[in-house]
Amino acid sequence: MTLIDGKKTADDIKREIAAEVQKMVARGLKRPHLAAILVGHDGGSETYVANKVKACEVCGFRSTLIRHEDDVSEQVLLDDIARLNADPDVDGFIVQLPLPRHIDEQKIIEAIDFRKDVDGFHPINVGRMSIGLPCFKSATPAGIIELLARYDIPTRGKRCVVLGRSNIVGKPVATLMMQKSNPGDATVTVCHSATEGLADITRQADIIIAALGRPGFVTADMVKDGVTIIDVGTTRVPDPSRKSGFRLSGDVDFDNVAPKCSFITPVPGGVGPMTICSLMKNTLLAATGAVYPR
Ligand code: L34
Repeated sequence: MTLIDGKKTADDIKREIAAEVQKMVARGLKRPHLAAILVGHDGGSETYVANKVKACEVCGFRSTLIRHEDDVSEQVLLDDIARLNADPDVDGFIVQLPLPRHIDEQKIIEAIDFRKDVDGFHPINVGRMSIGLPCFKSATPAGIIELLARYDIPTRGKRCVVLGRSNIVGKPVATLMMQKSNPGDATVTVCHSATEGLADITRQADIIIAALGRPGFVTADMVKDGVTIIDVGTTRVPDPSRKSGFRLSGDVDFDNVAPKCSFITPVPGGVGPMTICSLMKNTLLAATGAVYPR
């Protein structure tokens, strides 16, 4: 069993990006600039956005964090977005999800100029990705593909089962895994809450990508020997023995499943850090005009 070290891989990639930025600055170009809008005080969102700001520092990017309270109006967010769309100094920006219920998430996503949508959530980027055109690929799926590539995990012709059909992970990662590319070229099955005979399907999988947000959902009896598992779940589970009062739990019953695996990602330290480093990569691409020339 090989443990896939997402933290180390992400650190390697951030170093590569920092070297790139150093060259840009030496040539007199400006530093890439990422902005983020964070609404409210959700513990997970706070941590993830703080990690994104930290990653910007490591990569030599400029970062701007715009914060609002939970009761912020949709219009105020739309005004922020219009300002960031128009600001030539900002190369890319994100609105951290989830948003409070009174705000229409889709409307917010579609207000972002797709050329600055470094999350890859805008329908133009989603659509372009699905037909294999240059675009900003959404960060978690791109990070998963990067891990499979850097660990030389064979995907061509393999059976890949994706658990979950969210717009930000399940659907796009299924799209990338079936694309004619390496990694890719897999035979992909997407399972969700209405799937019948789920365990019979997962038992046939060479690769399982679990993105349900249901702690410990994938158990040892659901997987075959030699499977590769990518665990996208990061659910905060109450744990009085920890100082924080919680621990992070993946979608996989790691202790019992790991012995059967060829490769498996841990939680934390697996996909999470890769999500952030894909965002850094997209921001660099935005700054250099490599995807959408300016
Ligand atoms: N707009 N919203 C927008 N873009 C995104 O790409 C995200 N996502 C998801 C939630 N909402 C978003 C993230 O940033 C999930 N996500 C994310 C980012 C980072 C980490 C996990 C999820 C991460 O750093 N995880 C660490 C542990 C962090 C901790 O201690 O809680 C890990 O090692 O898994």
